[in-house]
Amino acid sequence: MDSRDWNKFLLPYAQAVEELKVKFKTLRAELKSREGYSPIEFVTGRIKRISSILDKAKKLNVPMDQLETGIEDIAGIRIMCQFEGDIDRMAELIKQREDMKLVYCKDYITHKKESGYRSFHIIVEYPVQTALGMKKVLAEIQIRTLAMNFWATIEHSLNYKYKGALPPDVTKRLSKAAEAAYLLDKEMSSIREEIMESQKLFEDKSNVVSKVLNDIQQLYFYHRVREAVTYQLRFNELWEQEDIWSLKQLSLSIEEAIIRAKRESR
Ligand code: 0O2
Ligand code: 0O2
Repeated sequence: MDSRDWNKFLLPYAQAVEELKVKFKTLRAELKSREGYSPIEFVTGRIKRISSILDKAKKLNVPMDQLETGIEDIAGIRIMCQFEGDIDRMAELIKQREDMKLVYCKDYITHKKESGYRSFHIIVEYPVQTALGMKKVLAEIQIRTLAMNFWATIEHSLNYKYKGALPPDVTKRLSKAAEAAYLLDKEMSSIREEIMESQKLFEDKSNVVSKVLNDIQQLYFYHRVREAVTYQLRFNELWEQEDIWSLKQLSLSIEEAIIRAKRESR
């Protein structure tokens, strides 16, 4: 293949990368606006260098006329997420899409690589509209957390520097760093769950407080002044103690008192 052929060969892959980057960046903005949170932190993409394509073809014994099917990551997209849980959500979102077809997945999170590498890869078939008509190309979408990306980026550049032959002590330290990145992901996920739980608790508390206060007002409306005052005093007490469970019980008692008051006022 001469250089002009390479340029033509890579054109649909470059187009696929550009289109996919725009699509995932748009999805990020849309989810932020609709749901207030996006599993996508940021998106990058690249087409594989010619030298890397040739190296991989040699390694995998792919004939030059079968590069399109034999090398799956000529077009590469990378989606970075904050939390591990976001990766599953992202994979689901990709599976549901109608503009790309899932070919298969490689789960290097459940089964991390020997190097310590963790990421979820999805190979998709993506149709690009070229001047010559529609062309389907393969693309690899790598989904990973920020911690996984940090580790992989450094490991990749060290491998590049040492041309794949890392000194044993560096390999050992990278393996320890991979474990630290794994623990960081677990810790961040548990902190996130705690924050979400405490937010829920806060919501619960503010809902029950406004319900109790509104219901006490209702009792005044039905001229149940003595009952209303008793409930108000009990509310003040529980509010001081921050006893949410008893506040919920109190709310149920006031609800029943309102039903009784309504019945008797007829
Ligand atoms: P190399 O070979 O690593 O030296 P944009 O603003 O979206 O147009 P952005 O955000 O500046 O572009 O980043 P870009 O160009 O998408 O990607 C930046 C770098 O991320 C690339 O560096 C790649 O190293 C890496 N990268 C991004 N996506 C992928 C991917 O899907 N697979 C792989 N293997 N690498 C990726 P270089 O300098 O282009 O390449
Ligand atoms: P680039 O363009 O330099 O990023 P193999 O290449 O045989 O190990 P395979 O089956 O071809 O693996 O595909 P796989 O395992 O899905 O890996 C493809 C890409 O995943 C790699 O692209 C890397 O981007 C990433 N990757 C896989 N293993 C590792 C690893 O141990 N460390 C790091 N940093 N990244 C990894 P390439 O081939 O490196 O191309």
